[in-house]
Amino acid sequence: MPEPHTADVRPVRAEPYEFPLLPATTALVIIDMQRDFLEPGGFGDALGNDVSLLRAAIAPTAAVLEAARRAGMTVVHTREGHRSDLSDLAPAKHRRGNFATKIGDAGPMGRILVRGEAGHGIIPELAPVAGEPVIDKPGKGAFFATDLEAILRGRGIDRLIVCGVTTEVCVHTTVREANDRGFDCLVLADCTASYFPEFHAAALAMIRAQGGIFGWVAPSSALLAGLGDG
Ligand code: C5J
Repeated sequence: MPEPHTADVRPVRAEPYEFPLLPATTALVIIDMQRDFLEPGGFGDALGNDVSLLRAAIAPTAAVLEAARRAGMTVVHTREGHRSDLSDLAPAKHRRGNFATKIGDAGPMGRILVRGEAGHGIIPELAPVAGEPVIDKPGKGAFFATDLEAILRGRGIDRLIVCGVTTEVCVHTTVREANDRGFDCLVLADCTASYFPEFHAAALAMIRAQGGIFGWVAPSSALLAGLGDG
């Protein structure tokens, strides 16, 4: 792929410094915006969390998704979950937490964190459209045991805009994996969320610290302005 002309770069106001957005080689990656994490009766709820805390990320992410589609950017969605026979569920992950309701158990939205169940689905506000890859991942990171890297490389993608939940778990793990694979990541602060506001703040601080050791952080308004949508 030829090196892009610098005139195509749209600088996005970010921390620790401007993120060089190049829509043709940038993918919007939306992590795990599933009913299991955002709605009562799912996995997040079973772990004892207040799932309403994640809902603030929905509207800004929907605006970014619309802008990314208009700009012709690659859009990728991920879902955390497991095969119905749980053969891809590590025993350690299954045991972890010692909660009464575990992965694979029946809940109000079907079996918890199992592919094909209602709770596993992406919330309707952010539903994928035809042509947008949906990555089913058994772990926290979107690169672990998935074909995400092959899909991104095949499209010539070298930078990612990252949204989704939760900031310090699946978003952070994915950003770390992406960083080690040579992708530049911009994490949108208001398009990510956590059950723990203090973890959200710390996770974003870790990404942008030390000159952007894992990447960049910006509000969605800065990305929309960069895309000419602000
Ligand atoms: C968690 C995720 N928190 N998507 N998953 O278990 O962050």
